[in-house]
Amino acid sequence: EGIRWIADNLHFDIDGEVQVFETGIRMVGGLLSGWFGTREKKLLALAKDLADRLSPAFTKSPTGMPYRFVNLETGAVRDNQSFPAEIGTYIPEWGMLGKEVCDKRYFDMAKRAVTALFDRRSKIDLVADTIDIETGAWISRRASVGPPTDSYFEYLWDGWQLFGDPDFKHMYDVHAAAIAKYQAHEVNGHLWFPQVDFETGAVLDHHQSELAAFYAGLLGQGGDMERGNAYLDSWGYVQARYGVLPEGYDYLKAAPDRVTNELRPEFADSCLNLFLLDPNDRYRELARVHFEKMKETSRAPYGFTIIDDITSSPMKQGDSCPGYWWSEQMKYYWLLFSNTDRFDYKNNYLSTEGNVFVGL
Ligand code: IFL
Repeated sequence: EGIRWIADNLHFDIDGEVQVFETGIRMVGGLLSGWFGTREKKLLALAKDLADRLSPAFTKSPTGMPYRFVNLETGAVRDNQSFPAEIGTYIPEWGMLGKEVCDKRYFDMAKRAVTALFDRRSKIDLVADTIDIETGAWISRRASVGPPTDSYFEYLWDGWQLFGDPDFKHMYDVHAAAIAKYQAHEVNGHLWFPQVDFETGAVLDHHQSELAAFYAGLLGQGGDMERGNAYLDSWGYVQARYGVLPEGYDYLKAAPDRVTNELRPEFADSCLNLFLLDPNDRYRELARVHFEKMKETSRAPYGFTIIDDITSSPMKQGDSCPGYWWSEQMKYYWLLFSNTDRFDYKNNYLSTEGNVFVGL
């Protein structure tokens, strides 16, 4: 039914602009994952059509780092101030699409963008979080493993994992070593990653975005299970203390600095990624608590909702359910607990948006 609906209704001939990064991870990635799962040609054709309509964001940029917005019909681009995640989160979607349609230009386009960013790293091998994609000049000094940089690191590893390209492994390793050296900070037995100045390593703040919890799984994938486990435990501690994770946590004050919960997937994502490396029930246990608490606190009459304040009792509910909740944590929970034979637990690939490209 879904495929029929897409075939009958979905087209991208629209005179309107979209955000390149969000459209890439959700829609190009969703269509591609659908193609791998069904081999319905229409899905691949739509993924290609959409990627082609997004491509002016890359080709019109003097540095190769994409503009943030593009008009799907006219190819007009805008917004030259961008962020590492919005510059470097393309290689799995673009590379896999290129493989399927036998056109290496997609891979090259995504790799050029990410390499242009990496080449502008500081002498201590960190990137800041805002850059002018036309001039290549940095606009901020703040280095973070959280947003808006997060999935840039994730896709460096993925470029190596999926395509065996040693340049990606090198870029990942260089950043991972710098992050371990300048950002890893142990406080009261818990590992955290503060924001630092990208040129000096001086600590800027002790805020920890919940989105950074993905880094536990990535550390494990990159071979550092020790830090991966330690960072997962830091978030496990916050979860045990508050029931559900706040959107932000100040680890020096040991208190939430953003009290909402946006039904986010990163903690479950790390539990799954570490479980895939080491099928230990401890990851299932942490994810079970995440799931049970979500059911307890986010259940609304017609589904599940974000929470406006996790520190109030009872927790104050909001009124929305983000798309990634369906695409990501529902899938992560299911893969963690089902032992399904529809998924290859040994050889697989899930994108930053939980789209499955390998292992279906
Ligand atoms: O869409 C999600 C994706 O995992 C991502 N960043 C944030 C979203 C969920 O928090 O890369």
